[in-house]
Amino acid sequence: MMRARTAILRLVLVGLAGVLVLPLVVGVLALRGPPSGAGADDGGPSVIATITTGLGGRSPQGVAVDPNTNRIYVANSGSNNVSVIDGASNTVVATVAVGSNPRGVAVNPTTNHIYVTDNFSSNVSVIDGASNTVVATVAVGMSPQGVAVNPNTNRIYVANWGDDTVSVIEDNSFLRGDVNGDGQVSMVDAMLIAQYVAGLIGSGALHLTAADVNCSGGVSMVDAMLVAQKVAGLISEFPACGP
Ligand SMILES: [Ca+2]
Ligand SMILES: [Ca+2]
Repeated sequence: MMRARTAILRLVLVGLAGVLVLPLVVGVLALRGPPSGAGADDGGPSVIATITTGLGGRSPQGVAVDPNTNRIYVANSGSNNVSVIDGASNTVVATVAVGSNPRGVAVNPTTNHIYVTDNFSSNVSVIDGASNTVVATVAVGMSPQGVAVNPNTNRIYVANWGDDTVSVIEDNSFLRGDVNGDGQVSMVDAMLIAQYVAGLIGSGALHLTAADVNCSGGVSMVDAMLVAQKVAGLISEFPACGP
């Protein structure tokens, strides 16, 4: 009987101690606040990493993101090149030489082409994101700076600081049938065209001009079939386009 009473008393004491100590612990933790650097917890924007472009990438100016590949492109105005950053690891994975004093960058995620305004050379360098090489250089107005892309029409707009003009570029340097811009024609491209024709995906999900494989002026199941036939080896070439 005594033992039972002692046990009950102990339980009550432990319970009391818990009730008294717990609010103290919670109070102290609350006073300490969230761990340092956990700014994301309070809902506001905060810097979570700093990537160094280094001596090889001096005076970075323009920046653009390809949401499909998670690559980030930075125009380094002081070293005449573009740093390619992998968004998963936040590291520079490639450096691409462009024109003189690059400033603006824009990406067409559909074609995987990157457009860089070369301020001193008055042109635009076109980088292929699959190979990280300059595939074209386009002369524009004087001292180009800002650049923007409409992925739906594949038109590129360049603001020319030096002569109060905007250059409109049409980029036809695409591979017919390669609607996802990965540099090859595969069954994935045929599927994308079929899904677009069926209304399952929007025009932003594929390169519409590359999707018009038979150059009919529109995208239909015929184009999807042609891609499938080429992948399967049933045809060696797509139908000839143009006059
Ligand atoms: Ca493809
Ligand atoms: Ca067509």
